[in-house]
Amino acid sequence: MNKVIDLRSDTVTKPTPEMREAMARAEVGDDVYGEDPTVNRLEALGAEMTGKEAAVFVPTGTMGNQVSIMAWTQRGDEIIVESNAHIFMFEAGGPAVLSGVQIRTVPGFRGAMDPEDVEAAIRPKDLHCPRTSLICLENTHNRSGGCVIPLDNMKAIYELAKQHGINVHLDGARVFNAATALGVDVKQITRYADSVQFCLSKGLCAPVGSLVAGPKEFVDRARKARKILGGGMRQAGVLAAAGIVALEKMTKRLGEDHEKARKLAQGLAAIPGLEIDMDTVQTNMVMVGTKGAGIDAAEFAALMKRHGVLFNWSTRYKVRMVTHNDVGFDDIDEAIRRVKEALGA
Ligand code: TLP
Repeated sequence: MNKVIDLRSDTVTKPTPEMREAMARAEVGDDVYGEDPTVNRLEALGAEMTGKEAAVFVPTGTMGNQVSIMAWTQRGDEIIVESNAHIFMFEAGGPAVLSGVQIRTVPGFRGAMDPEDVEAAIRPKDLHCPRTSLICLENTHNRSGGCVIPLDNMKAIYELAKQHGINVHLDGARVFNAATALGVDVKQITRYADSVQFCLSKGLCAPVGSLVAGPKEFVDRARKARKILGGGMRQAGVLAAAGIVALEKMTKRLGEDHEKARKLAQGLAAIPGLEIDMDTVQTNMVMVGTKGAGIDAAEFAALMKRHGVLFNWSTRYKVRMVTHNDVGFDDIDEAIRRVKEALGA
């Protein structure tokens, strides 16, 4: 059997040998007592790297977003979220279930909301209206194929949020991909958000974990929310140890994943019928339109699975392919070759 090339997500990455070693050697304690030195070190590092006062380690990106919403809002509030955001699309209604808030969606262009539309969506102080208490941004933006939200767009939304006394939360699941693509320190992005959630377990290859960073008082509330959700972990230092390697080492190699995505996009764009907007290939994802090839996205994914190339479908005629540390440049060549063969191109 040929090697399976897994482009479903960067979440499929396995911990690196260096991570495994750090995990085996990790000094641990009971983190619910605040006594795990490795978790404490990871939290301090995450806060420092994002320019925030404090951070808390959570098992998943979803929990990171949800404890942030719990910490910033009250029941009956409204939060503004881009209409294709992960928080709205893929967190199983968490904001309604856990925080009792309703979501107001604002459409975006490649994930970026027009600041005027955001301002228009902020509720007036009126007896009939819910209180707008939070604006959520997502950088990079998953559903648009890993597009980077421009810094001036984030700045404009952050400034208007501050004028209205509203907090901004950044779903930065892949914020280090955004920083790499922009060629800036990640702090240049996180400065336009009061809180940020970022994942260690995606392109950064840690087996598990995300960090939520922000002002200390907010992080204390997020930590309490984590406990409510049953996310107070004990000797979590074995996981945090991999997270430290993720932040110190793996943030520096993401450019390579972006190059692989461009190579993949160029190769697939040359196949008749497949449609790729090269302007959206900005980080480690490629969205491929299948309509011109006369095949549904789900059918295309099923066909390629039989040829040993895995990816997910996103809409009826669009699939998403994600590059990462566990696929090499030669795997990209091979994936393109198998797609050509399967489509008879
Ligand atoms: N995204 C996953 C799937 O859930 C779609 C993926 O394969 O891309 N925010 C963003 C922007 C994300 O893309 C994800 C995961 C999360 C949050 C949630 O992270 P986890 O999976 O750790 O809960």
